[in-house]
Amino acid sequence: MKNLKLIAKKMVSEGKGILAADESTPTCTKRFESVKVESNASSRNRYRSTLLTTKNLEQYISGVILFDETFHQNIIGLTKTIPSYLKDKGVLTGIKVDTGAKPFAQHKNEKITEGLDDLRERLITYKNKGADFAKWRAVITIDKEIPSESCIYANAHALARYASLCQENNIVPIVEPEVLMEGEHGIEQCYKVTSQTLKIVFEQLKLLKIDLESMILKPNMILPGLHSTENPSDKVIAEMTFTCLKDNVPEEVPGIAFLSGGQSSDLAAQRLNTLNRLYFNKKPWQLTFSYGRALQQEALIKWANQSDEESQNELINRAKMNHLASIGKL
Ligand code: 5MM
Repeated sequence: MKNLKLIAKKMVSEGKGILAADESTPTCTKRFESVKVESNASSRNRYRSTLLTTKNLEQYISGVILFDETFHQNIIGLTKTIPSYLKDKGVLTGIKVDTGAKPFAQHKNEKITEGLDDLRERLITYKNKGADFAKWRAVITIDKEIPSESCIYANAHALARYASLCQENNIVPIVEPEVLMEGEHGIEQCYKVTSQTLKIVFEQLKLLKIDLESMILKPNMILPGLHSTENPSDKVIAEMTFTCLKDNVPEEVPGIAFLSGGQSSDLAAQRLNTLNRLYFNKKPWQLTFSYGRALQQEALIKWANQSDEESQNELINRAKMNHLASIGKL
């Protein structure tokens, strides 16, 4: 496990975060539709090649999470695969290995993430082809009567089984239990559900003897629902997020890399900054970013409407802002 601990530490090394570019084909197609670009294997390859060839990206980005299609593609114009291109840049390669959140049987409006079947074999192949870490995302929805305890347990158990298979195959697992922002709930409800979820996730991780020093947690921040009327300050968000994590995340975990979850790029960076400004010297783990939308949104628009260069400028600008936020100096 020595190597895994080192990789986990490198993923969250001071001042760096992770770029989530692992949108599945349907999600990527949705993003492309929003900027009126046709989504096919070649356009997705062009877009991701633009992102990944951004000059100096490695100064702020420790690793990139890829979707299976991208993992096997080359950078446009080069003969090397994307994982080997990243390796040459000193950037770690991650791979999304869940196969998506599906309806949870007999639980209306709840989801269970699937992908455990043949996961061992897939991990062996990914490892042989250059994967350093993996990611699995569970989604928990807040509504009138949900989440149910059964949905949280089932997802937490799947996360633990995934993490165990990753560590068996020398891959660092990113454990992502996302309490969704969709809904009218207030910040207190998000706090309550996230606390309960993290508690059960770590119970299950311990039950399956996961080495906590060889994993990264990717949670949501504590926020009101997208359709809530509440408007808490960044300070309140940071305080509630930190308290929730402090109470539920063991100190052995080297790093917590937040998802952005639908916050604007500016807010996601500002809130990470507030967290680090308030707690930089008090926290046992690194607090950094593993954003998808909050790193890519503006870069995607420029890629679709202007040029590769403009797109790369946007990406490096966002990466730098979040680098500063991860050390509380934005
Ligand atoms: C980049 O999107 C990832 C894959 O999502 P789908 O399975 O829905 O295609 C997603 O898991 C992402 O890594 C996290 O949700 C964090 O992304 P955001 O955009 O919330 O920072």
